[in-house]
Amino acid sequence: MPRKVMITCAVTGAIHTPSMSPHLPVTPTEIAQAAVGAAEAGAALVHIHARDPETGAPDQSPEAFAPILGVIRQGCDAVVNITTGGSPAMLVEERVRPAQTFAPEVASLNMGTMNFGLYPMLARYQTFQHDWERPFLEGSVDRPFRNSFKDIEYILRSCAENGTRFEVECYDIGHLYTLAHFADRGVIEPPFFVQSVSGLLGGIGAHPEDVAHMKRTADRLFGDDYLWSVLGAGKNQMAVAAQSVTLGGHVRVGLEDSLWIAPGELATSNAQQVAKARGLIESLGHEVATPAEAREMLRLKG
Ligand code: KMH
Ligand code: ZN
Repeated sequence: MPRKVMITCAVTGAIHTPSMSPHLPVTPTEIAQAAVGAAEAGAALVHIHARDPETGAPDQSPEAFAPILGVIRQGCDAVVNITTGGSPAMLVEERVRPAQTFAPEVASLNMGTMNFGLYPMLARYQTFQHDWERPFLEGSVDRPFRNSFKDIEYILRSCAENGTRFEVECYDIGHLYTLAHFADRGVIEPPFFVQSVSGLLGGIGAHPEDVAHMKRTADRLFGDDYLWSVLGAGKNQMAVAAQSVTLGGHVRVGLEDSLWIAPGELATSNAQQVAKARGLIESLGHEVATPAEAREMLRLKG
């Protein structure tokens, strides 16, 4: 049965660094244009982080987001999803400020404290342009990504006041149970938009059995009350996207999650990954959802 499949594009994130790829968007113009290009290629939602234009370091100030959001709104109709994850180095009060300030239709919500790493990168990253990149390039970042129960509740309560709904990022089975806990307490309302994150060091793997186990567990906990999307980090990106579509889910791609378009080949843009995901979706007999269709499916405020 043909379905409408939502593509989310996460255009830059906070974990990849400029020295890893010349195609990673860094300046406000680059980030905004990448989001608009992703929307033109078929993304219904764009997930946004901001960076310092000089160094590429993550910047969670509302001032860093303002010019990006302005250009995106003028350039396309995609649903804007603002990160509340920021980077693991930031405190939750800082992380939530852009979502509080701009009251987006969607904000990310990370469902547990965890180690958060990329699988060891290739030795290709021998040089770096900025000091802050060094631990990321060396794979020696050793700081847990804190999302305590209080942090999660703080984000939920402070953003939901504005009518913002959540891309609930679940990196392991326990995070689904944490979502069920907050749902039971009525702190978050269905339909839940569950983003199943696979293949990060510290979270569940990207083996088809891992992805299927997340889906089965979410089906059991949430029944018809949720929409399921999956992202695969790094080399797992497209395989996991294909599995998600086959199992009835939605997909997330973008340079936040993977710098690659094929083994050993850097993606030259976010739009290139969106186009590839769109090809997968269409070749499996489905269609990409428009932003309006995504708004309806996720019951967004519009
Ligand atoms: N890089 C993703 C796996 C967030 O922005 O809230 C995590 C992420 C977190 O997207
Ligand atoms: Zn993110």
